[in-house]
Amino acid sequence: MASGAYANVLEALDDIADPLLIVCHISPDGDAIGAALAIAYYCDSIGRSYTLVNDDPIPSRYDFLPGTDRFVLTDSLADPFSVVVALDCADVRRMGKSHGLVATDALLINIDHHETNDGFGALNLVQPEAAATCLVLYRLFRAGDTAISKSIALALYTGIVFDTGGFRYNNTTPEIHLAAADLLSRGIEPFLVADRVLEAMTREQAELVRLGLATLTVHDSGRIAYVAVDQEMLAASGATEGDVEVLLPYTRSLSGIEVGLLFRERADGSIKVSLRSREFVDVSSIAVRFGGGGHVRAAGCEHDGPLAAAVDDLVSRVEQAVDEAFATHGQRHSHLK
Ligand SMILES: [Mn+2]
Repeated sequence: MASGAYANVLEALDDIADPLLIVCHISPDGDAIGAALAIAYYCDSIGRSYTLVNDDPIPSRYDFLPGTDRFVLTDSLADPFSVVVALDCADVRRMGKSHGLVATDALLINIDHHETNDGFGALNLVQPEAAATCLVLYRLFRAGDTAISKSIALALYTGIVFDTGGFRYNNTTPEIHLAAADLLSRGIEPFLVADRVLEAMTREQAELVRLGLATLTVHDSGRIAYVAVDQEMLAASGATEGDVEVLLPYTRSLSGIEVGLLFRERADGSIKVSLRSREFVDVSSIAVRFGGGGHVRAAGCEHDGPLAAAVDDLVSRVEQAVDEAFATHGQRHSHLK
């Protein structure tokens, strides 16, 4: 029998009287989509009706997951829901406009793994040490002795692969390998997931990489690198805003770089900023200063723009953080240069 937060969340999910609104964060990624679909498949198995919603379309790379076509855009819904589950959202802002579909007296269930999660739910299952929200769900289903179907396994494995970077990041634990082994034993194909989630690139994305890399800038310190994508590059490549993520690996992965940043200009002129750090800098605390959030090694925030101002503001703040981090750790890791 499940106890504590697991029992409370399972009880809320199992109360099939009301339809469930399933929300994951805007600009949804593999963990958000996998977690939302796992809950949807669970609802299917217990006969609960539900609506999967997001402000943004699901990127086509996730088409291999059954049910991505069941997501509807927030703008197409009007009536509020009395039971809502938010997945992989650190705060209500990450729910975007879909937060407007939460009735004032709704039971809001918050399932997440972000250090910066503010406990916004009526029920909170938040495990910051878990690599992925999909791992939190795996623990939940195991705690409840829930049958994990092949579909649920595929969705959870997808989130785990995404948020661990294919089992490469430091959040990769013995537990998560054991969870992955259990999920794989349910008949899913690991290459299919790794290919779609981590490797496959459209021609538009490849073109965007070509254009974006022309903006790659390494800061004088040699420890900060960034790429800045404007609307013109998006138009020229034929890529969408969601495609810009393909440029992320080219910043932090440069030898010697501690913090990599990716700036993207939106149609309204605002700037979305993604931050990644290699070993020392807590980028979530930088993101929080700009009204964002995330994890120690991966975080994001927004900036009003224009692009050049966002670059100046973020890079100077990151510079301070890098200086502080290397004042502490630089001696031991001077070989990085
Ligand atoms: Mn996540």
